[in-house]
Amino acid sequence: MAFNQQPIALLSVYDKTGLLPLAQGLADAGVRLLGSGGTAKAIRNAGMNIEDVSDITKAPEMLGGRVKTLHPAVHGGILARNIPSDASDLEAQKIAPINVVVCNLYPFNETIARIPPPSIPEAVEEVDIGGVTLLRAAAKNHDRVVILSDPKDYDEFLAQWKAGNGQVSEEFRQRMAVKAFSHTAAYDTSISNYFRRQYVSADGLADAPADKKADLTERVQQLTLRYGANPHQKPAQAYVTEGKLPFTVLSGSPGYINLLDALNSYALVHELSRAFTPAKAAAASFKHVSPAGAAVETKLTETDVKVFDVDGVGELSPIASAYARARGADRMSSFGDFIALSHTCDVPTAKIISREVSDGIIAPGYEPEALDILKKKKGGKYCVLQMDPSFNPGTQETRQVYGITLEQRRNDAKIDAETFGNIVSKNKNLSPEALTDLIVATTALKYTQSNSVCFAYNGGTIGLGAGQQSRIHCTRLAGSKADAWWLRHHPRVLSFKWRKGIKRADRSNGTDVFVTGEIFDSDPAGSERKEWESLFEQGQVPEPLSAEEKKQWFEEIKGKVSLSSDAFFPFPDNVWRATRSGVGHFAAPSGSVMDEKVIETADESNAVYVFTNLRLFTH
Ligand code: 93A
Repeated sequence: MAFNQQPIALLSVYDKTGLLPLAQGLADAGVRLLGSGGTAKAIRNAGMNIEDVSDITKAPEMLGGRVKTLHPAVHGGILARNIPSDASDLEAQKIAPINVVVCNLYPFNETIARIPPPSIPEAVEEVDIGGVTLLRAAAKNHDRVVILSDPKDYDEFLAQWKAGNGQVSEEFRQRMAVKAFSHTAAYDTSISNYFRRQYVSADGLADAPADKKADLTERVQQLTLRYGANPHQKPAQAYVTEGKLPFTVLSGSPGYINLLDALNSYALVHELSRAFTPAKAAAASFKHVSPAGAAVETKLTETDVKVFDVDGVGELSPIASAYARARGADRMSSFGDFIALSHTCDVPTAKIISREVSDGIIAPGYEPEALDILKKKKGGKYCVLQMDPSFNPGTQETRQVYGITLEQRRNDAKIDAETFGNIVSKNKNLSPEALTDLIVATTALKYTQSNSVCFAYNGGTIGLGAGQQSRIHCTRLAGSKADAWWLRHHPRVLSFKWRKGIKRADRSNGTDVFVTGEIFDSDPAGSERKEWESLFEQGQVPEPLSAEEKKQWFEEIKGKVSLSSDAFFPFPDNVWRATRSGVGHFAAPSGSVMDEKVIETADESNAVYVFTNLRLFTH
């Protein structure tokens, strides 16, 4: 029987660390040694007996070493199972079964990291074929064959082999097979990564000849980024391994955080838009990978136009109204935002954007004139990305943290009207407007760093508390932002007499410190107060809003605001706080031991409370 012969080990290693003691140990245990050219030579030079692989293949190494071990005599010997049909196949071909394979690969990574970098032909020669085949074949047949791909395992192998009289444990074979499969997987990842950067990178687009540009655009899979989250985090890139990158850079050069914002915000508006039938235009304004604002199309009142600072733009299209509202949600946070639109960017939207400080935009398309306007921003450096709306991101997503790969199903939970069917409060009256606001708030939370709580009104978010470890802090933060948002609508604020030539951002800031009362806590004779006062015309510095003025103003919005929370409310304090900011509709998952008490608290103000059954943590 073929399988009762003297055991054979095939050795073919680039890294020859530990090779000689291993060969010696195998020889001492009566194992017949076979080696590829350099490996056999190294062992022979040390005075040991070893046959060349070519002795059994009866074929010399050829093509300058490109074909060394690729032969049925080798792979038949590795892949044969211990079953009669395989044994008779081996006997018919006079092939001896191989029991141990020792292999590690050409140093592809080290070669491409060389400075100066190798030419492509030099890199090509480092692509190991035969070694990968040895590893994969032996790992596939680990039921019978031991595959050693790491010199660190040689000692343990020899100890087991000797103790087991030519056998190692099943556990060891399995463990070594996993290692070999991982080794080839990592190797192939490096190779595809390298050639992706050489052949299908967006980096070459600028210099590509006109006739090749369109072709390359269709194939682009990779984009080199200047750096990662911070300038010292280099190198950095974005890529896909299948299909082409679903976005095209029309202007500027996106950075790592730009792309985090762009892809998350586009996902948000894409989903938000489709949560409605018919679809609504949706827009988001992102900063630091959380929305500063998100909204769907809603006609702007004259007051809205003033508060969102979009006067003089003319008739607003649905998508322009959505962006105006998203940007107006929290103008301070939106300073330097990344914008996402669910629909084609038209001229009114581009005009709004052209006046604001912003870093970039992603949209499924651009009207030519709108694109011209955007391309002029930031001295031509404004980042404009066009997204393929038919892109399907797949169900699983992975990332690495501190060297560990984490994998999860993408958060593809659907949020639409059905999400809010389980009303548990006494008041069951959820108006279509409030339902829209709950959809907006909840979809925004899905793309907000947790913990998060979001207030929404009139089709847009008006206050987001993001990234707080305590839920009540999220609610307070969202509530204070929503309060500031509403106070910005106060007639006294809208009639501020700004000094001529004051910048939009300074007006936002000046308004913010007024409505939050911050400025009145400052030293009346200090530079902070003086600078603020200088924003206004002579003698027109506004007096603070009195407690009574504020109280009256909040009466107007009482019960009209909607709130969503990315996880259950552990205590009724969140409801008390939100109610003070006008919340009359709550949506949160259930699951707290205090659920009953939380609902009772909502009932006190006759609010609508919905259990969503959908936790939406984002990290
Ligand atoms: O060029 S190869 O892909 N062709 C082969 O048939 C082959 N077989 C083994 N490279 C091949 N190898 C690799 O050669 C092994 O992965 C190992 O890294 C190296 C060992 O070569 P040598 O024994 O000549 O030093």
